[in-house]
Amino acid sequence: MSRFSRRKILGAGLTLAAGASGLAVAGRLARRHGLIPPDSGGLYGPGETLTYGAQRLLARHSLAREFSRGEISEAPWANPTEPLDDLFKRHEAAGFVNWTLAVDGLVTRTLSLKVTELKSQPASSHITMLSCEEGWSYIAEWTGVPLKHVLELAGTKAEARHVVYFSQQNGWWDSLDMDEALHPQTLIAHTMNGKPLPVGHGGPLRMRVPRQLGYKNVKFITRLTVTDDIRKFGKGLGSPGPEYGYSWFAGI
Ligand SMILES: Nc1nc2c(c(=O)[nH]1)N[C@H]1C(S)=C(S)[C@@H](COP(=O)(O)O)O[C@H]1N2
Ligand SMILES: [Mo]
Repeated sequence: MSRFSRRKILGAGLTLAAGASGLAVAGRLARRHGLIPPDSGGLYGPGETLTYGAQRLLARHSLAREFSRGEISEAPWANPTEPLDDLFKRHEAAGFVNWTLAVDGLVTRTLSLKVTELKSQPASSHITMLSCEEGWSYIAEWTGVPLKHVLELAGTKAEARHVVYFSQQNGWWDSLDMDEALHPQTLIAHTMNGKPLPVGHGGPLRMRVPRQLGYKNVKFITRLTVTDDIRKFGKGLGSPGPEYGYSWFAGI
């Protein structure tokens, strides 16, 4: 049986199990296939496992919808952030020439890449929608280095399970599983609508992960770390979101 049809059957099994004999069965099936999200505990845990497990079994390689140039939003909404600190303002005043993205953890080579170095790497673009969990959205053209390419430069080790990314802004970090990290539309974005990514939208560098909600698209990123144990970060839930009732897996 092909890998794909096997997955389809597993995915259908997972969905059926949820309906027929309850979430516990689905949970066991997901666990057997390593599809337990970090926020699988607590009241909404079984639902999180079901959503994540079914998505990964049925739609692992799906693409976020892409739009035409004419559909780009004229006035994209830059969602205000908490005030940026003095260090950020010094970087901004200097045109971000010394802003770096560190790559470490389970890699063969740790990296420290300047924005200009990232801009000289092969770029990829897509016109996609950024959707906030609060209900608004906009369409823009995003250009950046595929996260997959950065991970290849660093050489991820076989045990890698998640990529954790941190903002210069205190408290903002998140993580992706390897499926999302290696997905062709997942970018370290440095350019928006053909111009350097504005600070309002997370410049000089933000994670652009168009298959997931806005909050996974962390602004002002300075570090990526590759890990085999996501529970070591923060409160062990994969990101701060689940502490406030938001899903770690925010698939659209
Ligand atoms: N560092 C940082 N990243 C962030 C946020 C933030 O406040 N700080 N807000 C998130 C949320 S909730 C959304 S919806 C998007 C908004 O992106 P935009 O400003 O380009 O619309 O950024 C996400 N990334
Ligand atoms: Mo958001």
